[in-house]
Amino acid sequence: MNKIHIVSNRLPLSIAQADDGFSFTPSVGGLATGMRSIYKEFGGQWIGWSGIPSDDLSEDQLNEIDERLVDENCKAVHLSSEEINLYYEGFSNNVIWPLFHYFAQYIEYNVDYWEAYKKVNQRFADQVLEVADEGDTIWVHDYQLLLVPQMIREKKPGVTIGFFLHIPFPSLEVFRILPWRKELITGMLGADLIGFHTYDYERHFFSSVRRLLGYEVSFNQIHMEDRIILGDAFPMGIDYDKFKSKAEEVFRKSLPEKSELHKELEKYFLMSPDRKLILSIDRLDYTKGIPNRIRAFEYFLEKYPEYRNKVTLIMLVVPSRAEVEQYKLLKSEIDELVGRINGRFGLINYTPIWYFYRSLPFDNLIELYSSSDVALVTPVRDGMNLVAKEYIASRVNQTGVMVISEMAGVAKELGEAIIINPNNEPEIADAIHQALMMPLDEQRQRMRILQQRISRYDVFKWAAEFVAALKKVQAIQRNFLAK
Ligand code: GDG
Repeated sequence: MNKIHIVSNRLPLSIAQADDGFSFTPSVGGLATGMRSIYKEFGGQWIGWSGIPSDDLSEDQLNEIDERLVDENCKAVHLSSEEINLYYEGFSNNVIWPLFHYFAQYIEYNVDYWEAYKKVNQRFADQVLEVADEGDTIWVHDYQLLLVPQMIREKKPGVTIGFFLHIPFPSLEVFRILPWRKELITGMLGADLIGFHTYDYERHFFSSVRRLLGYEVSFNQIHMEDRIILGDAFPMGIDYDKFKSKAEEVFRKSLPEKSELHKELEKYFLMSPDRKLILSIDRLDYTKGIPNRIRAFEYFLEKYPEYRNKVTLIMLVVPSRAEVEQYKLLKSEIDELVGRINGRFGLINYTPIWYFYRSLPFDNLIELYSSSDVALVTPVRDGMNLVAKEYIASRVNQTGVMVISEMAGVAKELGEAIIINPNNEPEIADAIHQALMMPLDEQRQRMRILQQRISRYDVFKWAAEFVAALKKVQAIQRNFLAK
């Protein structure tokens, strides 16, 4: 049977150095879960970076990792600190990430980043070429590896290649800013199937292909001299049942069984039924619209003073890319805004914003989802946003209101949510008000539809549909070559 191999920047496990060797912990993120179902079924390998700089390890330790990974069906690409710095922090996170999220002013145009990106992408492609046989299928993930599809195709034209982009693809006028724009899309065009979260990203990609490379695009097919490439939208889902069943478990627990966090939440909000909780969860990132969310909350407390002392915004911000200057500045801005609002509206027994700068265990995450009356998700750009889907899956009693930015890919699937423009702070303030005023019947009516939709297209369905589309593209390719 032909195999399916997965390629992503990181392997689906975290490797930690302990006194007696290495410990391997499987990742629990959405991508790892969805892909595990695929590559286990089709007997392939997962190729990715181990997460530890290779210059921190001896030759023996590198070998030990490689040997242990064999049992996990994984193959590591070992990267030095310098490579991580230039390829990952540099080109991936300081060039492609800002560009694709419309933050062109943050791009660092650095030729060394670009050279390292090409070199490291080639290292990934070389590892794939070692494990893949002609006839196999390879599914490459995300913006760190845009050149890999073409690098594989050059050496092994008989494999089928899928590529999925987890972040937005920007409009042509933004994408063309980049000196290496043609090289990047040429790299992606090595794939047979290119997937995006939304139809809009797909359309932007097609415009770039047509205008920058001159290829003909009809419907969702790109016609090259010797091949046809398919583009399509596959909105990524979550492991819905995992969130739902954990939320049910949390819901059923008696008071003594609950975690400290959950007890505190219940105590505070049950003591006074008109107290309400608004939740936001994101990685620290300038794309997530955290400062505008805080300012909108301040405006809400100004405009609707009857909610002061009653409504709390609980904000979980997960540390991310902490060494990058832009992220440090963002962190200071958030700290200052939170301090200002808590100073302005806080009382002895009322803190308007509960701010956690850390990551929490999965159980606590679910407790937050299930205890919050409103989820406030306001990114200025976001490929999809899984937090919104996770909140919906965790609402056991079907109450709760979702306020979502129209700039998140997920908004396309959430017609029953309150949709806002993240740059319109008065509109967000009014949306918070509308959410808090919404009758329970209406909340349930909207939530039921959202739950049906999000549960149907979960991460397993998403992965299976992508693989089915890859099979379809193989047939299209065969027909094309037979003509
Ligand atoms: C990229 C794209 C796209 C967060 N805090 C904690 C925690 N999380 C988990 C959430 C969620 C995930 O992290 C965040 O996913 P998002 O989709 O919101 O955002 P990105 O990390 O930016 O992901 C995005 C995604 O790729 C998939 O294609 O949707 O647009 O930017 O799953 O639950 N998990 C735990 N503790 C935390 O404190 N355990």
